[in-house]
Amino acid sequence: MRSGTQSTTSSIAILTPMKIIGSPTSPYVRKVRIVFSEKKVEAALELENVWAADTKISATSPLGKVPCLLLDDGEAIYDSRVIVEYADTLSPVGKLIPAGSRERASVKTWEALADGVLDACILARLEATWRPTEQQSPAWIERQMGKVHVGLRQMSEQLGGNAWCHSNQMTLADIAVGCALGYLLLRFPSIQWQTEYPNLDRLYQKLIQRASFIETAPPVA
Ligand code: GSF
Repeated sequence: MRSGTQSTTSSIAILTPMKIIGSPTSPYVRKVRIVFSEKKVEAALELENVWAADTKISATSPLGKVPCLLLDDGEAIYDSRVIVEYADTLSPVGKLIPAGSRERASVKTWEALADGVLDACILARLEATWRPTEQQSPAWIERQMGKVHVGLRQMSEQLGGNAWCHSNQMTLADIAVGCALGYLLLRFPSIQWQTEYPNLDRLYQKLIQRASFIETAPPVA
C-alpha cells in the first residue's frame, strides 16, 4: 500500500490525498470514480473543464485530457485505463481485474470495447458541436456512429444471458460497459439500445442500483 494511505477495515474507506482531475459528465472520469468507490479508496474530484479557454489541464496532463490522477507527491497518472489498473491495486476490496493473464486480457478487451464505443461517440459529437457547420463531415459522423452500433451489438452478443460481462461477478468490464451505456443515455438518447438489447439494459439496471453509479451519475443538463 502506498505511503500516506490509511489502512482500515474493508467497510471503511481508505483516505488518501489523491485527486482525480476531471468533469462530472466525462464517462472516462466516471469509470475512474466508480472504480475508486468500489475499491473504497477515497480520491477527491477536482473539477476541470478541458474545453474552457483558460483550462490549466496541460499543466498536469500533457495531452490536455481528463481523467488525470494526481498522486500525493505530484506525479500525474493517465489515462483512465492506467488509472483504473492502478486503483485496483490500492485496496484488497473487490478485485475488479483478474490476476490471471488470459482473464485479465478478456476484461481489458471488454474495457477497450466500451471505451472504443465512447471514443466513437465523442468523435461524432465533437464533429457536430466543435467544428463550424460548413466544416462538418456527415460521412465522418456516420463512420463513428457505425462503430457505436457495431460495438453495442458486440457487447450484447458477448454478454448473452450471463449475469456479468466476465465470470460470475462484477469486474471492470461491467463498470466500463455501464459508463458507456450511461453516456449514450446522456448524449445520444435517440439510440434505442435499451429496446434493441434487453440484456444490456438488464445489466445496466443492475449497475445503476450501486452506490458507486448513483454517486457518479452525470448531472442532467
Ligand atoms: C480518453 C480521455 C478523453 O478523451 C482515457 O482517459 O481513457 N483514452 C482517454 N477525455 C476527454 C473528455 S471526455 O470527452 O470524456 C478530454 O479530456 N478531451 C479533451 C481533448 O482536448 O480531447
